[in-house]
Amino acid sequence: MVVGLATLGVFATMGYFVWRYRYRPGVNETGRDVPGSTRLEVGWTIATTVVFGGIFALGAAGFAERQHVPAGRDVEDVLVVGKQWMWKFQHGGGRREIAVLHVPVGRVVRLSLTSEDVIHSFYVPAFRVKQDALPGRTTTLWFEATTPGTYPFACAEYCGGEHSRMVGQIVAMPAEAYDAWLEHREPGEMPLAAAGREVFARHDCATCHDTHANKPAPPLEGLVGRRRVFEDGAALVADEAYLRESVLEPSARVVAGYAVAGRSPMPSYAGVLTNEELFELLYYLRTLKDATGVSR
Ligand code: HEC
Ligand SMILES: [Cu+2]
Repeated sequence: MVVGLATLGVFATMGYFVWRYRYRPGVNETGRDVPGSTRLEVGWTIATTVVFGGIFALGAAGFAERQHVPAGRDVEDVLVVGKQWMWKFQHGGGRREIAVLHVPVGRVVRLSLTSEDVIHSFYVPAFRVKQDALPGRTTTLWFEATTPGTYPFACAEYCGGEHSRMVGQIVAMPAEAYDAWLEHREPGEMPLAAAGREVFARHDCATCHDTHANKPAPPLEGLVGRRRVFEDGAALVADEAYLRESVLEPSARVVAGYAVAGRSPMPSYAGVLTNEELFELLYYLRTLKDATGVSR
């Protein structure tokens, strides 16, 4: 709107000048040199800087807010996988769906996105949110639906032949209705954390990782957000990307004190876990709390 008005102003002034100073025999035959006006130039520079700088500040604040899931709220987790050419969803409660995403009204919904092939982008115009889904990485997007209804979403990153058909709908429903819907699990669907725990068990992670015994590997509880120090002296605060790397490429960063012959004794699970198993496993690791109850 503001940009539209500014454009209109520029074009209206331009039109007026074209008309006002048009060629007229005897009156306007040659152009006249106009020297600059410092007052005018300083004036419009300051005015436009204030207006558009103000818009930038508002936008930046909104952008910053979008980067952090609000603290202290109940969060509904959904894993999202983009794939040529569909969106697949897996709810924290276990239900899966394709092209339709049910969400509760009045609760924070956090999407963890990844891609099975190329870069896609999950875009919900009505919610003013958009986030890329990248192969080999997890990105996050949150929103809170405020009014029940259906809202279209689309892929906003050209991803091949059927890109324009990679669309679907968000169905925002009252929280109680959503909870009831969530309970209608199909055979084989189980809550994400439980699915992740099964992956953890199936691949024998616990033979090395265990809280209670003197196992040869660090305990995994409350890992996210904790500072890790590595063999080479480097350090970082563990996040989802670090968890992913730890599982796929254990020797890339070896936790201080655990190296054996300069490498991690942990085998790499790259190519062993399917994309989906990895996603569930990372979700499970994120939910593991430590004694202080801190997670994520
Ligand atoms: C052979 C024993 C072994 C197995 C099996 C094993 N790990 Fe590990 N893991 C380790 C050791 C030792 C480390 C610490 C050295 C390092 O950073 O790689 C580690 C580190 C990690 C870390 C980083 C921990 C930290 O404190 O920063 C994560 C996450 C992890 N493993 C997850 C897993 C998962 C998930 C599995 C199963 C898919 C698994 N591990 C299987 C031995 C093992
Ligand atoms: Cu796409």
